[in-house]
Amino acid sequence: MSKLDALKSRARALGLWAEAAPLGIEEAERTRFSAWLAAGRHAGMAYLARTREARLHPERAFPWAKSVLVLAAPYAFPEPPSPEGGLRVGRVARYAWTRDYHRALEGVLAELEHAARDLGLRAKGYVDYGPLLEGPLAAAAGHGWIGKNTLVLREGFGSYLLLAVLLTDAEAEPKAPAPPRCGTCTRCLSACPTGALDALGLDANRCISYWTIETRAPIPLSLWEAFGNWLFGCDDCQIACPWNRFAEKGGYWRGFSPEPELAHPDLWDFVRLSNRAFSQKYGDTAFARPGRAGMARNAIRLLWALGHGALEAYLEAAAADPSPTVRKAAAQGFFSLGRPRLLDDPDPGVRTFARGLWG
Ligand code: B12
Ligand code: SF4
Ligand code: SF4
Repeated sequence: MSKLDALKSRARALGLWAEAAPLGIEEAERTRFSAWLAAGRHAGMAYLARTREARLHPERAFPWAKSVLVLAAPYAFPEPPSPEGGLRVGRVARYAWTRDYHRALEGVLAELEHAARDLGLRAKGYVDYGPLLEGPLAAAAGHGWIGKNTLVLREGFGSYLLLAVLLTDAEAEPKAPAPPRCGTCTRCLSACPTGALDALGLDANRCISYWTIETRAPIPLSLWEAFGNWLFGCDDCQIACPWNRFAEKGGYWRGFSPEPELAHPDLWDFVRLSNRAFSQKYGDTAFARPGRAGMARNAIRLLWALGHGALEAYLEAAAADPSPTVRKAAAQGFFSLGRPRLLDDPDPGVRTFARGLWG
């Protein structure tokens, strides 16, 4: 057994899918990524443009690395029941029903880095945050194909997979890529509530996942209605996919554990908890990315879209919030109810924003 095969077996013994390939990005993928950036589809994610060269040419950014072992962790959880009490409305993207996947997969990567060292190999693992195009690397390693929803789909399972990569200096055999199996289907494109998907891929400027997770900027009012009942992230382009119809039968990786409090959080937490208390409760969850303020902003838009009776009380709490992000969202909420508020906020940023809403 080769050293790379030994690492692969180790990862598989931990319950993950693991496939390896020589390190590199196909020419077609490079062209696609460059066109995507040039079209401004990365929205406010400037780090994607900053790390463009490394993403296009990982073999240059990591000259010591010859291969990549890509791990895929299934997360097709059944939905946990909603806990009693609190203000629990809206939907949370499935990947966030478990504690932060980065930490769980980083544990595996640390174990594999250690095992690689024992085998006399150099290895370095990344989950998500590395300057790497994980999707195209996973497809090249043979995990599956990239669907029109831009996600990696595995035949017989679907797209509810989280990826991690381990760069190594072991040689790997090139793989024949899995054939694309979308065919003439376009269900994900039609299912996207904001029209964020087309032939060039995804436009983050219109994507619910981008606005509710990746930025703390105010969500444009023009998108409020289309975001529907999503509180955090969005799975509409996965739920619509026929390959995901039986995903729950495929189960989920044993390193994950879905929790009712994450699938159905109490929205009051985001305006009532201090930042410290929020960190204690949600610090190791996906909600930590937008933070308490980003989650309160998301909750205001959601309550507005649902026409929920708690909106007024929530807006009053938000208007008194120490965070300018939350007060800006409150100003938008009051504006959408036709009520000028926060026009004299002590923070000039909030004041200017609130006045700008009224022209
Ligand atoms: C930035 C980012 C986002 C952005 C932009 C997403 C995007 N599609 O570009 C936002 C915030 C919107 C986002 C959302 C989500 N994300 Co995200 N995201 C990333 C991140 C950090 C970088 C992706 C990137 O470079 N995007 C730029 C585009 C151009 O690159 P790309 O998608 O890799 O695109 C290539 C392919 O699409 C390819 N391509 C090849 N063949 C084909 C064929 C067709 C038809 C098309 C359209 C494209 C295509 O060409 C492109 C250039 O190489 C990766 C982690 C990583 N380091 O790779 C996770 C990652 C892609 N995200 C992930 C997840 C789970 C999500 C969400 C499902 C979370 C949620 N529920 O809200 C959504 C899904 C939205 C969607 N449909 O993509 C997983 C995907 C796992 C999988 N099965 O593929 C990743 C790999 C994280 C991880 N470690 O597991 N994400
Ligand atoms: S995550 Fe939601 S908003 Fe983003 S592309 Fe998919 S369906 Fe559209
Ligand atoms: S919904 Fe259809 S087009 Fe979209 S990823 Fe799934 S199979 Fe492909």
